[in-house]
Amino acid sequence: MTFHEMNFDGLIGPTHNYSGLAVGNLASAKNAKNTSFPREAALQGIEKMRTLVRKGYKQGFLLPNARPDLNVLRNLGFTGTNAQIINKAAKQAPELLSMVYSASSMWAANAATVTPSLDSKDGKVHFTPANLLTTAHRAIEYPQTERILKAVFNNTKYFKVHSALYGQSEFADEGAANHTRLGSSYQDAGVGLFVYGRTGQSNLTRFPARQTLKASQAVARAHETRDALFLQQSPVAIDAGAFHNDVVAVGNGPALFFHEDAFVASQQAAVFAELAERMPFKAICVSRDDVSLADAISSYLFNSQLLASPDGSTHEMHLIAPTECRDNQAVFAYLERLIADDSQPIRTVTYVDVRQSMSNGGGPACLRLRVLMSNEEMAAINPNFIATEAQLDVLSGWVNQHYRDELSPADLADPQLMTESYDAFTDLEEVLNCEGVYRL
Ligand code: SUG
Repeated sequence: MTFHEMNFDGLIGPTHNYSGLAVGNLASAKNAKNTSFPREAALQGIEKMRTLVRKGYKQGFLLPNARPDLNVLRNLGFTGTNAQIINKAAKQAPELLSMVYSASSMWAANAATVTPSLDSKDGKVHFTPANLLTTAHRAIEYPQTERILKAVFNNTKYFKVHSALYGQSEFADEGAANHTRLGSSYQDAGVGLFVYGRTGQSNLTRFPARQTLKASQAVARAHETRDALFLQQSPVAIDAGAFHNDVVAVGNGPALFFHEDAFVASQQAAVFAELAERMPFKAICVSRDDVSLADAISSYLFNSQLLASPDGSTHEMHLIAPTECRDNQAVFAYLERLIADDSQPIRTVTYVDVRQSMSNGGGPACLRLRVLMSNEEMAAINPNFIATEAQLDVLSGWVNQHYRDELSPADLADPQLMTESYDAFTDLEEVLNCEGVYRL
């Protein structure tokens, strides 16, 4: 059996907009109320997938949540026809309208935490949808996300999709953005490195710490993880805008690429010693002197995808970085030095334009959920969700047919947008043959 990593990117939905909903996410705050470009956003995401497919990587995609989620508005007391609900919410509580219109499910790194079968005691691939309960607009994602994951990983012989964790602040969970699977290679059992921002209710940060230790432990338990390590995110990083660990660290195989300020230093030494016992662990630490924490966060250097070679070898690795890293002098100079240094495995950097997503704080790595699978497991996925070039053409055709060029937060008040969006999702179900995923 041969194991490979497959990246599943979140398709960017038709209501992509900038509503400034994510406290502690600097890009979301900075771009609040700006006009967004939904068609361009979705096409940028599709182009990123195409770039990986053309390089020979295995690529899949996840569907967006259908928006607006009127069930949530009904639950919050709005009544009447769909159009009446939109009109009332626009007048009485526009912030709730933004909440149910957010296209935030695009950031697939927050869809779920994944444990490959190599690392689970029962030999299944485990998924736990993230409850995302720190932010109201994201806490409504998991019911649809669970259905979407079940549509893609629909063979229960190989895949186990759990329910999201119990929705209480002590169990706040943001998924794979705070989890990294490390191992000697893709063919050997590895370790799940779970990174959390707080223990229990305590909160030492100005910005919310979105992941709790208890949530990470619960996911590791549910996934029957053979080997898990837990490491605390530095409060300094959270307060500088690293609302998820994947804003300051990315790992793959035996390599962890991270900023000096990513983790609580006293814990880092002990966890790294454990990792070094298990694998030829390669810590690639970027110092503050090389790249300040502020530059790391504004450029999203660590939200690059760190990929093995297309054949699955982790001896030579490749970064898929946002173009913002090329535009930042200090970061670009650092990356040039990095790839010239052959004492470490990262050999090339490819820059991709995902600016529409970046302006809401979502880089290349936010947009994807990684799943390490055997050939047999890969063959068991619903093939409609495999991103062949032909399937990507189908997706871009659908985007071109249904998406608006521009959207401003004020446009959410017009019930016509809801009609267009629902038409698009109904059509998508048909195109991908997955009736029942959306319950419009
Ligand atoms: O949860 N932004 C997302 C970005 C998520 C990025 N994902 C990872 N780092 N893995 C968030 O903060 C902004 C929505 C708005 O303001 O309209 C937002 O939800």
